[in-house]
Amino acid sequence: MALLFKSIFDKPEEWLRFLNDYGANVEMRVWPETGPAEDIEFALVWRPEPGDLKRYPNLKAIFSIGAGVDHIFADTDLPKGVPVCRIKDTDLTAQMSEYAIYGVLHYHRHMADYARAQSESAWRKFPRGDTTRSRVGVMGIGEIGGDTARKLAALGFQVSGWSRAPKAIEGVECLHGAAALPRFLGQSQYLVCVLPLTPNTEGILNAKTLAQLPRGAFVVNMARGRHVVNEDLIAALDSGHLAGAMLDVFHKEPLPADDPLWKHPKIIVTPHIAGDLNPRTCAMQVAENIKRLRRGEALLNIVNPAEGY
Ligand code: OXD
Repeated sequence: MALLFKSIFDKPEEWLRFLNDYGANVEMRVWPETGPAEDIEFALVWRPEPGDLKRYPNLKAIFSIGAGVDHIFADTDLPKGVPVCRIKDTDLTAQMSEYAIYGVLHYHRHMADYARAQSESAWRKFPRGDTTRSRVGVMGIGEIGGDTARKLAALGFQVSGWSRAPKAIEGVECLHGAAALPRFLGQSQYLVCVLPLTPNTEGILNAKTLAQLPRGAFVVNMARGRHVVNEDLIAALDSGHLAGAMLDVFHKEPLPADDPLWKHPKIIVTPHIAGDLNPRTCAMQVAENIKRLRRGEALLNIVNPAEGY
């Protein structure tokens, strides 16, 4: 029995080495050279081909090569009853928090303004923002967003978190549900999006919600491109309602060279690097799940298909 591997971004040989170091004892088949479909027992995938996973009659689990699972649920023809597991990794979480903190501090400390001033050899000072009176709103306060919120609070920012269901994080004002969204947005001078992408969150940052942010707010999106309606974001930046946006994720990746986001003066584009999954740390939980399946035990980090995270 074998593990199917499919990702154009990750190195199968590296994953195989770490999986077997952690005792998974698997043979790997790299898509599309999968051999007989009956051999495939596990799938370790990033953006599987739609309709492909249902071809394997003995598939017991699908493992996401990522914290997000939207790339798996985009396949509307997944095999029924096969659990989908995500990655929860402290290294990945720390990287994502670092990105958000960098984005907030970049804007909070006027770094783009200073770069512009330097290009004009101008000794120009910008009014210092008062950290303890500045509020960051973190949309999505699960594993990653919760860590981001805690770390921003530790830096002295006022921090609010917003999620679908109620949550509690010490030092963070936790709001939840659609009714609380306008209040959450209305007080978020810096907005960090780390929501999972589901039918409920797709396009959540649109003309209406962006207009609810305070004038001069900044947006950091390190979740998925499809959370944002790009035309609405550009309009909010062009009108001066928003002051800047740092985007790591896009509707189409790589971001096409002619996309207006690249050249917009108030947008920072990074190529989906907020969190770079490390097989050395992540293979351990995949190996653990493979061993659990063999022992007939419950799996770790299973995603609720109804919620999509
Ligand atoms: C992930 C990602 O889902 O890197 O882990 O986007």
